[in-house]
Amino acid sequence: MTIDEVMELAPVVPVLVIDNIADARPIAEALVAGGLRALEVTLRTPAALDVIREMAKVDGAVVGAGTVLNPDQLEAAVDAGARFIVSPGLTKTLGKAAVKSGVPFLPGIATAADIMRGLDLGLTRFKFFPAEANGGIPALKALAAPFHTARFCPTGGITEATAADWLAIPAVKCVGGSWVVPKGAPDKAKIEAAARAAAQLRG
Ligand code: 3PG
Ligand code: 3PY
Repeated sequence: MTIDEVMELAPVVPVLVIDNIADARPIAEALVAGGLRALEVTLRTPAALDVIREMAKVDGAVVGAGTVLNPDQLEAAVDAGARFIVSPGLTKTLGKAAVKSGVPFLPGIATAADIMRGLDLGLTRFKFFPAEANGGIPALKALAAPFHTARFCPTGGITEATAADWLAIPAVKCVGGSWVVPKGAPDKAKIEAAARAAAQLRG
């Protein structure tokens, strides 16, 4: 799978912060049932690698790791079954390791220099992070203009109400957001309904 194929699975990539391994499968099943297949499990909880292992067993789920900060975390995530890697930023060290490994990689960018560092590494697909705090839609439009080959997954502060406006930007292939899976004990029916609404955002 390429990073484009991951980004084209659905208009929304749910960003997941999961504490309990037991929640992993029910959440992934509900998301996939609602039509969201690319799932970003952030490495922000001690359970994250086990959560990736569990979610990877769910039919139809394409599970990736988020908040990957260095090559060691990249390797651990891929070993756990992550099929794509997301990072809040882009260092040369992580970028080189990702390119070498061949794993689909979506590094975070917030400036023109960040994008240029990515282009130097042969990367053209980026997460615009944190999307709202960095100036929102006008900022991404202005930033994208000089980089015709670049495509983006804005993430950070995007909601069910604003996602469609982001998705209307031609350079945006998908958006990321945590709204699909609220904190707390998972309610499968609610998650599936939120996923279904998100999956239909681009019509
Ligand atoms: C995050 O940092 O947790 C992700 O970017 C998701 O952000 P959100 O909670 O604002 O959707
Ligand atoms: C990530 O997912 O990589 C982030 O840390 C930001 O959402």
